[in-house]
Amino acid sequence: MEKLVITAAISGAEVTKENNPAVPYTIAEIAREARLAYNAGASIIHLHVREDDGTPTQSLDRFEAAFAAIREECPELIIQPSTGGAVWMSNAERLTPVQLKPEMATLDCGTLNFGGEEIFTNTENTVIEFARAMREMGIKPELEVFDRGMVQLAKRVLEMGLLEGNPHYNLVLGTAFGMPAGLEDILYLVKSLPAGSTFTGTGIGRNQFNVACAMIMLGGHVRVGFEDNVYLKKGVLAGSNGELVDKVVRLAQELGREIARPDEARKILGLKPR
Ligand code: KMH
Ligand code: ZN
Repeated sequence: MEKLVITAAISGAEVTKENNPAVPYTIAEIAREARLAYNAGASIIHLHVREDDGTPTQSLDRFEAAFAAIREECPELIIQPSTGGAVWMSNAERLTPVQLKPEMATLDCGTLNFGGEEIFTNTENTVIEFARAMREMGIKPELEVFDRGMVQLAKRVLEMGLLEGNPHYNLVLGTAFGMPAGLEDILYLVKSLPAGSTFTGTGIGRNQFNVACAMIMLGGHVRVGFEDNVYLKKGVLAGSNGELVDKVVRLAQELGREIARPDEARKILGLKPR
């Protein structure tokens, strides 16, 4: 099996310091969380940025500052900015970080109910527009799939020739109204991916480490971090993103899977180094 690529989703847009005081808002806090995740074994930082008061933003200046601070701490890390942003943002705002030409960025492949009145909107046209923008910039999209139908929309983008190389998916499991995180759900979703794809699994909330174990065993990769879960185990808040990554490393060691470092992750995912 390939070595395990660990992504740390350190900041998110919805999680707050009320959920866990270690959630990073400032640039210094973001750089600290990236370093702790990297030291523990993460190769990729999935990045959202905030104003200092915690308000989510897609401001180019803020992304630029966060990229610079993370690179100063850990030059080797792969930085994967979000083009999902937060639910109220326009497409233009969401696409801002692609101007920094990162090696990777997320490409959300469908619309999802977030609960109450909140809808995370990604129409077919939006997905195609974002895929086109990333292709023009030479950015590898991570195809975010929250439900089975989103694999179909990703397939459409693939068939249009808008994705270079093998597609890479992030299977997000256990959101309130998306794909559940049972083993049968995971297998069904993994089996629906085109042959030769690479995939990461993200378990939301209490599903985080069950999904990590399934990914370790299936030859997938793992995403953890405060964006998706703030607990190390039931009732115990994680002190940092590094603690969440460290738990995945321990699980992988127990199950006999080696951990990739960033340059190995670049090869596994077919990234073009910048
Ligand atoms: N915050 C969500 C609205 C992504 O980063 O691409 C979208 C999200 C997905 O987190
Ligand atoms: Zn995100």
